[in-house]
Amino acid sequence: SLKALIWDVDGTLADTERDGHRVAFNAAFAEAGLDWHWSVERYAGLLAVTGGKERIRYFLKQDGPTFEPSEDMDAFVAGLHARKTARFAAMLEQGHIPLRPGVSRLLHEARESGVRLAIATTTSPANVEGLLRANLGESAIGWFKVIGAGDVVPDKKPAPDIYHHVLEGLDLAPEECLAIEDSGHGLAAAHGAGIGTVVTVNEYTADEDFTGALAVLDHLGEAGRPCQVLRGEGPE
Ligand code: XBP
Ligand code: MG
Repeated sequence: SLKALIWDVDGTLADTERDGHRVAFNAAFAEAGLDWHWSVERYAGLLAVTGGKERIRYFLKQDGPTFEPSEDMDAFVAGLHARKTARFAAMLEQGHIPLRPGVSRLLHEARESGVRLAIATTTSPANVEGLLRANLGESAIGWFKVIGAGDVVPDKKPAPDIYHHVLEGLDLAPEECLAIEDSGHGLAAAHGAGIGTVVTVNEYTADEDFTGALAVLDHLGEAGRPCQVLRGEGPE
């Protein structure tokens, strides 16, 4: 029977990308005196790479300006990303990033029925705590037995590493868990770890390949706002 729900963060707990992370990246670029600007459309392509530091490098390699930082590239990217994370934290604190429909409802139902909670995300740990604190209060961080986030594993999604890390922390088998994700990368990671996965989509991920998902929904639904099954593939 279901022992734990494992939650993705970006795009799943909240729509954090278009008006959150993307805006924070652009603010950090401007603050650093760089004339880089990631439009909503440009960012859609950059989401092909998970991890903010990896995404900056991908942008530079792809068609970014031929850029030779004064310091070594790792230090430059890490510094820029830290400034972006600080900007994103401020946006969270200001309450600009609400939870998606049905998330709070399902978290409370899981707690009431003794289903354990965990997080498996590519984003930085500080962002997870900030999002939970802003929307559910400080104590919500303690609802999650494991928060697997960011650089805690060598390979980010679509690699299954973060889900293996969380299963170890939960001391549960994949069959005892259910993952909730929003993207093809996230599904691949959870599926790769043998965990049944429900996908809820958003504007950036609606057209991605969700083969193997237990179901694809528009959101998790709440009173007065039923969810729609978009693609109901059965379990493989
Ligand atoms: C989504 C990501 C993250 C965020 C940005 O993570 O790939 O990199 O876009 O956050 P998930 P950082 O869907 O697995 O939650 O800049 O902190 O990486
Ligand atoms: Mg996601």
